[in-house]
Amino acid sequence: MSTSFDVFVKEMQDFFCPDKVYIMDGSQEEAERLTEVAQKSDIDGRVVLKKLNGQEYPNSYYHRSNTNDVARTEHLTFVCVPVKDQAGPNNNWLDPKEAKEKMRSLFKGAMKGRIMYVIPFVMGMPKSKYAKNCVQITDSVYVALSMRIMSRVGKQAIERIGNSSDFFRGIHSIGDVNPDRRFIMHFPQDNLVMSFGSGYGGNALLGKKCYSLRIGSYLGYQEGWLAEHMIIIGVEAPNRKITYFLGAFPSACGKTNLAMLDPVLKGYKVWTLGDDIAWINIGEDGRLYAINPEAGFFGVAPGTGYKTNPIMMETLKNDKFFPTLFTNTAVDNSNNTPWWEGISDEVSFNLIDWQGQKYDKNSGKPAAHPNSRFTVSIYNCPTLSPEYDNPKGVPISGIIFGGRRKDTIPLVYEAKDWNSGVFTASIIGSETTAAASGQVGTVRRDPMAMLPFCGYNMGDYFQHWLNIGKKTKKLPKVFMVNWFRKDDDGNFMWPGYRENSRVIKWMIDRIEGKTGARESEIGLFPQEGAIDLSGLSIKKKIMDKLLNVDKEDWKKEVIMIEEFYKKFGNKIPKDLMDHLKELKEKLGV
Ligand code: SAT
Ligand code: MN
Repeated sequence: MSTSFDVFVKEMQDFFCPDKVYIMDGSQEEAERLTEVAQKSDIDGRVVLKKLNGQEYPNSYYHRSNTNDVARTEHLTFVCVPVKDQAGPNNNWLDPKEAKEKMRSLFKGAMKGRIMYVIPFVMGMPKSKYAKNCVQITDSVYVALSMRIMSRVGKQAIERIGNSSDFFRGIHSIGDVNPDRRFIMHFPQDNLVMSFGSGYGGNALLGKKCYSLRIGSYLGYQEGWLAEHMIIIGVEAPNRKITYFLGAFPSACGKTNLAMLDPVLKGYKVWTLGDDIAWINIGEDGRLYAINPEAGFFGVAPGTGYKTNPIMMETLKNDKFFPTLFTNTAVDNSNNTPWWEGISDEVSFNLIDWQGQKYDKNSGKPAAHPNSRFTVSIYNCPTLSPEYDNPKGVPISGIIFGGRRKDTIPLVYEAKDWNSGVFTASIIGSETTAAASGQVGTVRRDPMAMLPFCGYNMGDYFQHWLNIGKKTKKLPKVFMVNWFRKDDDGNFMWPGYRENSRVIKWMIDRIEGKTGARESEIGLFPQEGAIDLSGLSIKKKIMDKLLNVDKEDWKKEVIMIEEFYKKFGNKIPKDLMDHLKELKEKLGV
C-alpha cells in the first residue's frame, strides 16, 4: 500500500472504474463548479444540493440524505488489527486480511458511471509540524464538498505529500446506500480507512472521526501524543489574559455551545478554536499544546438558536467564502430557509420535513431529523481565536471533563493531580438522551468521551494518558463538571448556558493559585463563596447540594465503575485500580 500519490490514484482508478477522475485543488472556482454539479446530479432520484435563500443564509445549500443514512453506525465500524486484544472490548474487530477482501469485493467497479473525486487534504494547519497529510477517494460530490469545508483541501496538501508515500489513505464509495452493505473499516497499522455504503459525516468524511480520532489515537499512542474528542477554547479575563482549556463531553452535553460561550460574567470572553477534536502534543517548553486538526464545524442543528448559541447562528449566516451545507433539517417553504426544532419559538405553516413531506405540526414528530446537521467553515465564526492558525497550537492550562447526570456528579470538582484526573476522566458516565438510540436516561460509561473513537484497547489508552503525565513538565489542571443536576421535582438546579462561565472563572482562579480548595472523597471543591454568583439568585442550600459528595449515590457509582473496568480485564493500569480501591475505602464500600 505504500505507493506515491500518483500511483495510488492510478490504482484507485483501475479498481473503481469511474467514468472520470477529478483531483481537487481547493480553489474558489472549484467550489462554484462542484455546487453546480451537485445541483444537477442526484442520489436515489433526489438532487444532491438545493440552493437556499441567499439573503438570509448566504452561499448555503440544502441536502437531504437517504432516510437510512442519518447517523454514525457504530455496529458497522471496525478496527482491523492482527490481534483482537489490540483493538480491545471497546471496538468491533475483524482480521485485516478478511476485512480488506470484504471491502475490495464491495468496491470493485463501484464507480462505473460516476466521477471519482481525489481529495488531497491536510489535517491541521499546513505549516504546523503536528499536521498530517491525507488523501481521500470518494464518488460523492456531497462528501467532496463537505471535505473542503472540514479540512484543508488542495495544492498545499499535494505539495506537502510530494513524492512521499507517507500519507493517510481514506477510500470511500457511497455505493448504493444499503445498510446491509455498509462498513467502516479502520486499518491503523496501514494508515488506511475503507468506508462503503454511507454518505453520513462520521462514516464518510474520513478526516474526521475515522482519521483524526481512531487512526489518530493509534498514531498518538505510537508517537507520544494524544488525539482527543475535545473542544479547544481560550477564556479571556478582564485583565486580558487568556487561559486555554480543553473540554470533553459525551454527546448531548452542550459541547458546541461551550465552544462558543458568551459568558454572563462581565469582562470575560470565550475565543473558539475547536468544537470536536484536539490533537495534543508536548511542546518545546514541556507543556501540552493543542491544535484543532479540522477547519469547520459539523454541528447538530436542533437546539441551536439565538437563545442557546447566538454565535453559531451568526456563523451560519455569515457572508462566506466556503459554501455552508444543511443536511436533513426541515425547510421553511415560505422563504426557502432551513428550519429545525429550537431555531425559534414559532413553527411556520409552510414547513417541509426532513423526508421531503409537508410537515404536520400535530404529528408529534419533529420536522428536522434529531441528528440533522450543518457543515460550516470555522473561518465564519465571529469568535474564532486569532491563535487558531498558530502552527504551535495553544498551551493548555485546564482540561474540563463532563457528563449529563441528574444526580451523583457535583457541579464541579478538581482532580488532585494528573493521575487522579485520568481516573476521573476514565469513569465518566452520561445519561442517554432521546437523540441517541437505546433507553432514555440510563447511564452509559464513556471515558474521556472517547469510547466510540479510541482506535485501540482502551486499557492501553488509559496507560498512555498516565505516561503523557510523566513526560509533561507543567501539567494542566483537570476538572469534572455536571451542568445537569436535578432536584427531587426534576428541575435543573444550575441555570447552565452562559452562567457556566462562573464555574470557568473559578477554574482560572485555581489555575492562577488565587483561591484554595476544600478536600473531599472524590477531589477538590470550591471553598465557600469562591464561585462568583453576583447577579444570580440561587439559594445557598442549592449550591451546597451542587458542591457535595452524596455518599449513597457514590456507593452505587463505584459499583458501576468496577463493572465497567472489569470489561478490560488486566489492561486497566494498576494506578487506576488503586484509585478505585482508595475511593471505595473512603466511601466505606
Ligand atoms: O460522528 S460525526 O462526526 O458525524 C458527529 C459526531 O458524533 O460528532
Ligand atoms: Mn463529536
